[in-house]
Amino acid sequence: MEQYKIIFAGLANAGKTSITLTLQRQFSDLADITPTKGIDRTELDILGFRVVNWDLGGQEIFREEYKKKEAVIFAETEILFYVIDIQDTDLYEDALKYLQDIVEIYKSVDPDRLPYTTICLNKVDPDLMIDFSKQTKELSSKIANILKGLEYKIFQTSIYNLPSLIEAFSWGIAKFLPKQSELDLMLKKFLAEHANVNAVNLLEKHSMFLIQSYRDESAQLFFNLLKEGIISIIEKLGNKLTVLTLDINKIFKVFVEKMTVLQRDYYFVFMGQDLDFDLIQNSLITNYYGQIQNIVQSELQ
Ligand SMILES: Nc1nc2c(ncn2[C@@H]2O[C@H](COP(=O)(O)OP(=O)(O)OP(=O)(O)O)[C@@H](O)[C@H]2O)c(=O)[nH]1
Ligand SMILES: [Mg+2]
Repeated sequence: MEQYKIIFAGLANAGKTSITLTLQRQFSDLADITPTKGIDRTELDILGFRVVNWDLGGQEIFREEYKKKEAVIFAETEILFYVIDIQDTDLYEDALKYLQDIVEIYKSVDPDRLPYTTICLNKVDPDLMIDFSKQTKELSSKIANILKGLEYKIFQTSIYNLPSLIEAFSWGIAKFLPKQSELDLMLKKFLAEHANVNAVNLLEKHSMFLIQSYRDESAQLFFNLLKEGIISIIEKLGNKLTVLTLDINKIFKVFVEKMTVLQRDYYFVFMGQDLDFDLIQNSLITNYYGQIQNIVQSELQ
């Protein structure tokens, strides 16, 4: 079985361990979280892939240690998640410097195989009435300089906004799912064929991974408001859920349908105006189900 390595790095207290616990829904462990001493490795199963998550404790004494073993620690990284505490403005320079150090390491270890990099500007909490756009802009331009030549994307995240973490994580891991773009295209085709559908998402069980497509920006904004609730309903209902229909208001509706491939559960989530559930279900069965099963299945072989 193929194995992929993900590195979570960033200064101490940025939120790396909290993010990995939240992504794995280990909410109860969040309460007594302590600074990570050295490296904490966990194995995840994502779409049948074995992913090894390396959570690099960010205290300075450990960062010095990593430099001594940099070839072992950083070699063959598929994805780098670099976490920055956006609330801690005093530490921006240090955070950027550490990112720069890590990029240098990657360039010296294996310049032909630089990792995909997901930057999490973390602690953008939904209940904070602070607008972080100025800080995001400032950090983004500095990060762009540091990450020249690497493929990367910057996300605003918070452990109190699960969809924000799922989105950042999905972007990263999509890079080692070769068929992801085929699924992406398929969802776009679905939108093109169904004028009253405004948003379609494909979620993996535990929602570690999702593919998403939206008709326009307003559909995406509106859907994002609902996403947390929808994910939580899907997870709470678990195996009992096969089909779910929700009326958000008189106009918008949400439709969830479960699909099982190789004993794994996936959920389609549709949002739109005056959705015709039967029509969507028929269209899925006749035109999409088989194709998507083939794609997901071949991904695992
Ligand atoms: N407000 C807020 N606090 C967060 C968030 N993420 C993490 N924290 C808090 O930040 C503190 C540090 O979190 P950790 O996950 O231990 O940080 P870390 O990056 O793993 O730190 P080291 O292990 O020392 O490198 C904890 O008190 C968390 O509760 C977030 O999104 N918002
Ligand atoms: Mg930690």
